[in-house]
Amino acid sequence: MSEDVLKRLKEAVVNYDVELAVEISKEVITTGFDPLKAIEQGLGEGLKIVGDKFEAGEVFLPMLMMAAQAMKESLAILEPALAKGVSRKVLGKVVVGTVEGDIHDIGKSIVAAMLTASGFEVHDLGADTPTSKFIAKAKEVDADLIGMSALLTTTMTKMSEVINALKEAGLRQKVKVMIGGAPVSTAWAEKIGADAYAEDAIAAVDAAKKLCGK
Ligand code: HCB
Repeated sequence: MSEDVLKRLKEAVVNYDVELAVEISKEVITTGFDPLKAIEQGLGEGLKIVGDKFEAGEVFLPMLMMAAQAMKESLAILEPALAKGVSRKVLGKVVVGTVEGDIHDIGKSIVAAMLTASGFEVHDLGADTPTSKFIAKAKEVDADLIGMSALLTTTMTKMSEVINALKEAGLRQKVKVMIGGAPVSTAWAEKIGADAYAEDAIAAVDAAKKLCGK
């Protein structure tokens, strides 16, 4: 197994072939190939291609959903391998979720898995998370950090709503905020007063470590 596996994973997603993507993912595990590379440079690249085709009107929603399904079923196989060999010392408590009105959860789940694998205690609220739920969970677990995800230009504004709610709850000094997702950027993070923007899961782990003082 070599870099060829990345090409095969990419093609399986581009061809909406859920079964094949799952089969190759199992191969990744048995051969000890880097699961993060398989996720980001194989499956993720395939999903990017389908997303671009969707934007250009070349494919329709059911196809996009099939491609996402191939990614999700493969992630279920690959994610546990990300968490291997982790030290049990908790680096910080992180609440993650995709903001309200937004059902995209693939990237958020990768970030959650990578944070867990790196030694953070992660509380994943899933997708379409109301602002009040972020605040309640942060209080409940005494969180150090909230990691929000948004994939739609119509939902990214929810991120500033969460930051304002943190301020109103008197938690903004204690709870740091990291954001990510296709439409957001460093400029958006600065505009809404988030502490960090992370473009991928590796950057998210780096940012989380810095923000939690590790
Ligand atoms: Co969706 N969709 N979609 N979609 N979708 C996007 C996001 C568009 C950009 C596609 C396009 O038009 N080019 C577009 C949004 C346009 C816009 O707002 N500007 C779009 C649209 C329009 C929609 C619908 C509205 C379509 C419709 O119904 N007509 C609908 C949304 C309904 C809703 O949410 N209310 C919809 C639905 C879907 C699905 C269900 C078919 C599927 C989602 C399945 C799921 O997540 N369970 C889907 C998908 C898969 C996509 C694309 C193709 C890929 C998203 C993805 O998973 N990427 C996406 C195209 C794109 O993003 N370019 C398209 C792979 C992951 C690994 O990348 O960026 O999410 P990521 O995460 C990275 C990174 O950003 C960072 O780390 C991750 C790992 O590296 N990160 C964080 C992410 N979150 C972080 C949080 C942190 O704190 C830190 C870092």
